[in-house]
Amino acid sequence: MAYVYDDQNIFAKILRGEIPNSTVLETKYSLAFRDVAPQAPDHILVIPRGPYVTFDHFAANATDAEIVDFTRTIGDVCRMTTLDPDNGDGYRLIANAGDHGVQDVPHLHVHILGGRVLGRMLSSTD
Ligand code: DGP
Repeated sequence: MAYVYDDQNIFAKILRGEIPNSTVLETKYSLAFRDVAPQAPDHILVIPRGPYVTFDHFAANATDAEIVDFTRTIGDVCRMTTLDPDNGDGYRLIANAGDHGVQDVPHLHVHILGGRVLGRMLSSTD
């Protein structure tokens, strides 16, 4: 089944400037902004500007330029916020997809979390 992108999702509205956001970094193909409901002292979302639903959708359909830009933006945000273990204490990246991944917003986003010890990767089966 092919992915169908819903252009009324909340991140599409953020990209169109219809909803404000706390921008951390903007590039040609990507946008990084603070999560509205942070689950750690640092909680930043990185999204591609293109209409991709999940990571696998993006990886299969995005241009090389989009993929390079998105990957570099995630790394740049980690360094800008000194979460990178080279300068700081580390971070976790999460990209939820679909029902089992408990994805709420159907536009690819990578969560960057840090600023405290985050515990084990999965804490329950809920
Ligand atoms: P996920 O469950 O992986 O789809 O996470 C969606 C995240 O998006 C969640 O951590 C809260 C965040 N979020 C939802 N609506 C908004 C919004 O309007 N602005 C911002 N900055 N974040 C939002």
